[in-house]
Amino acid sequence: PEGRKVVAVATVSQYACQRRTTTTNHNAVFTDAFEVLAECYEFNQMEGRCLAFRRAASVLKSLPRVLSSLEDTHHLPCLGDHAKAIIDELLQHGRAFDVQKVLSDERYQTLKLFTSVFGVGPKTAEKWYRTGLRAFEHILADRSIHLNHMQQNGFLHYEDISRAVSKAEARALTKVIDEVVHAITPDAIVALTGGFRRGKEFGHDVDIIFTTLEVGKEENLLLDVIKSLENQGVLLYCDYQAATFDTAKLPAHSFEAMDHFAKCFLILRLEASQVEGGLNSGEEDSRGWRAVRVDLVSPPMNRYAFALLGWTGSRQFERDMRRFARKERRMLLDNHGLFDKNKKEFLAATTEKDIFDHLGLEYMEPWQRNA
Ligand code: DCP
Ligand code: MG
Repeated sequence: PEGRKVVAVATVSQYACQRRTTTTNHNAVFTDAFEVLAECYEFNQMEGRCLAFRRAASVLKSLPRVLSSLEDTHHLPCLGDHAKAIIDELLQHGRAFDVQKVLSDERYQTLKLFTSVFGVGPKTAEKWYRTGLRAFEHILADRSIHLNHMQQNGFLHYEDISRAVSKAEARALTKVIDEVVHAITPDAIVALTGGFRRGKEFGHDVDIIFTTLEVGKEENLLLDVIKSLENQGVLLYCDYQAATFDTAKLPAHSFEAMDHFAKCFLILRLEASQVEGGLNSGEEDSRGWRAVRVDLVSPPMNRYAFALLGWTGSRQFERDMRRFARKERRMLLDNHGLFDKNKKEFLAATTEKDIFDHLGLEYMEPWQRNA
């Protein structure tokens, strides 16, 4: 208005919640390499470096085109010297020494294999590795190893649940859950969340959120749903976690902390006949069914928007939205709510858009949150 010229500079935010990131990744060559390094640092409990490479990967995922030279990275945030050196190597030689070293490292390979089992985290994998175990046969043959119920089922259904879940399979399972939920509570809300809500074609599990309009009834609803699935004969495994919800509590500072809603981690049996186009089976599978990992979460209605936002992900998107809230707005966000430290009060939300509005962020559709 005062006649000043505004020069448009295409800036990329350091926060994933200010970058629109679809499922199309033009820079997979680089982000795959970064994710290998991030995982390696995670196995070595170097959280800082791990997060640095996850952030760097996330920035590159948001770009509209492939990086073609190191100059292309100059205006980008979150890329340290190590990340830039890797990009340079990949541009010049098509591979990076540090990444090749990790990929051929026995410890990395073994921890990667062991943590691919449902119920086995980095700590357990590390413990097994240290006792000299290198393959599943070693673990299953070792009498001194006690597998918990989750791990037993992880091995039992390993082939099925390590195979990707297709969108058609996720839809079929959502239909199953939707019918079960509505048979119990006609006024319930059911939504497919996680990666499939973000538009992904494949996922490692199916994440479904539901609630009932009556606050306080949601936990019993989840228990009734589990019972019904069991009666239908589709419940192969169930780890139920009761709500530990305290409305007076402030949102958690740490993202990694699990939320307090009633939830369950399941393995369900999915019939081929229920899936449009059939199951995502490798070879012709004569069984006509497969096992699928399904997570169900049932928050109270007045927390639904926060839970939906939190369970839609991506993890990096959620991390950065929380970091943005804390650093830029003096607010605390988690799966349960949003606390304004300036006003010292909780801010209510009935939709995800309300939460973006409270934070002064432009709304991002789920399919733009693939950070
Ligand atoms: N989430 C959470 N608390 C948990 C588990 C998950 O807040 N205890 C959130 C973070 C994730 C989202 O839910 O972004 C879904 O978790 P997944 O691990 O299933 O991740 P995605 O669905 O994004 O990926 P995938 O396709 O591998 O399933
Ligand atoms: Mg998922």
